[in-house]
Amino acid sequence: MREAARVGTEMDMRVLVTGGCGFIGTNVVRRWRSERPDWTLVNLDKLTYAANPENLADLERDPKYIFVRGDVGNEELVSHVLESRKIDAVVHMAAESHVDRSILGPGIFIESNVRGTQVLLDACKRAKVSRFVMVSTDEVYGSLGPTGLFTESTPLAPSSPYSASKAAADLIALAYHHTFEMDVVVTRCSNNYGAFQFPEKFIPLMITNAMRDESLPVYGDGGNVRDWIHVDDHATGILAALEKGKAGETYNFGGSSERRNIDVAKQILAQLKKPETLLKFVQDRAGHDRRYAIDASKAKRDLGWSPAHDFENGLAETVRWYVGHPEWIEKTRSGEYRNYYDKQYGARLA
Ligand code: NAD
Ligand code: TDX
Repeated sequence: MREAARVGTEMDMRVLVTGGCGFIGTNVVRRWRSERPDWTLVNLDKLTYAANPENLADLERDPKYIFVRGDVGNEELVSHVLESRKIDAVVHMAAESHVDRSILGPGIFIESNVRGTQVLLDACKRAKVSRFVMVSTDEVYGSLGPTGLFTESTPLAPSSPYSASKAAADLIALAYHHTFEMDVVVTRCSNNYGAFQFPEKFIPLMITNAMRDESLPVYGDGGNVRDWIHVDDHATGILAALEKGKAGETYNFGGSSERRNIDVAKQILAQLKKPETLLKFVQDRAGHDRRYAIDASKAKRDLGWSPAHDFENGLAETVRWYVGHPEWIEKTRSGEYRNYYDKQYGARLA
C-alpha cells in the first residue's frame, strides 16, 4: 500500500474515476478539473446506454484529463490503467444505476455493481492504491416510515435488485478494509438532481415529458418521499471524503430537502407553465421504498462539508438547463431509450 498520507496533501494527485461519463461522473469530473487543476483525472467508463462522453468533449485537449473506454470488471485492463497511469486514488462511481431497470433485468446489476467492484478492489489492492472511495447510496438502508433519518449506523436493508447490488459492493469494499487493511472510504448519498441526468430518472423524466406535452407517470399515490441533493453538493462531498475521510468510515450525504414526488412533479409543471392534467398516476413500482431521509451530521462535523444549494432554486436552474439543451435531450431519448420507455411505461400509460 502506498502511503495513505499522499491523499489530500499532494498537488499532483492522479485519480482514477470510474463511470465519469454518467450523470454524477460528468459533474464530478467537470467540477474537480476546475477545483483541483493540478490533479490528473483518468476516467474509466464502459459507455453503457447511460453514458454520454460528449458531456466532456471540451476536455479532450486537456492534458490532465484522460479517457479510457472499458469495463471495471476487466481485470487486465484495470490493472494496466492503475499501473501505467500511476494512480494514487480511485473514486468508484461506475454502476448500473436505475431501480426500474434492475426490476426488468437484475443480471447486469450483479455483474457490474458487485463483480465489477470486487475486480476493481482486487486490482487496487495489488497496485497498492492509496485510497479507494466507494460511491454507494442511501438506498442500501431500505425504506423509512413517516419519521426518522438514516444515519451511518442504520442497518442495511436494501429492497430492490439495484440497492441490494450496491449494498453488496459497499460491504465488499468495507471488507477489503477490515480484511486486507486497504484504505477504503464509503459514501452514501441521497437522490441527486441537476444537469446531465439521464431522463429515465424521475426529475429529468418529468421535465422532458412536460416539455413535449407528454403524460408525467407518477408511481402509486405520488406520496413517496425522496431527500433531494444537488449533484454539485454530492461532488463536493465525494471530494471531501477523498481528501479528509478516515479509512474504514462511511459518510452520509443529503440535501435535507425531503419532498413528495407529486409535489416535485407539480413544481416542474408550474415552472414550465404546463397544466396539471399532464399528471398521470400509474401502476406503482414493485417493492417501492416509501421514504428516504438522510442525517448528514457526521459529514458536516468530520469532513467540514455542507450542501450549498437550496432545492427550489436548484430545481428551477435544472429545468432551465434542460430547456436550454434540446439536442442533448433528443440524443438521450432516441435509440435504446425508446425500447426501454415502451417496456416500462407502455402498459402503464395505455
Ligand atoms: P449513471 O447511470 O448516470 O452513470 C453510470 C456510469 O457508469 C455510465 O457512464 C456508465 O457507462 C458507467 N458504467 C456502468 N457500468 C460500468 C462498468 N461495468 N464499467 C465501467 N463503467 C460502467 O449513474 P449516476 O446516477 O451518475 O450514478 C453514479 C454512481 O453514484 C453510481 O454508483 C450510483 O449507484 C451512485 N449514486 C447515485 C445517486 C443518484 O441519485 N443518481 C445517488 C447516490 C449514489
Ligand atoms: O417514472 C417514474 N415515476 C415515479 O413516480 C420514475 C422513474 C420514478 N418515480 C418515483 C420513484 C421514486 O419514488 O420517483 C422517485 C425517484 O425515482 P428515481 O429517479 O428512479 O430514483 P430512486 O429510485 O429514488 O433512486 C435514485 O436515488 C438513489 C437513483 O436512481 C439511484 O441511482 C440512487 O442510488
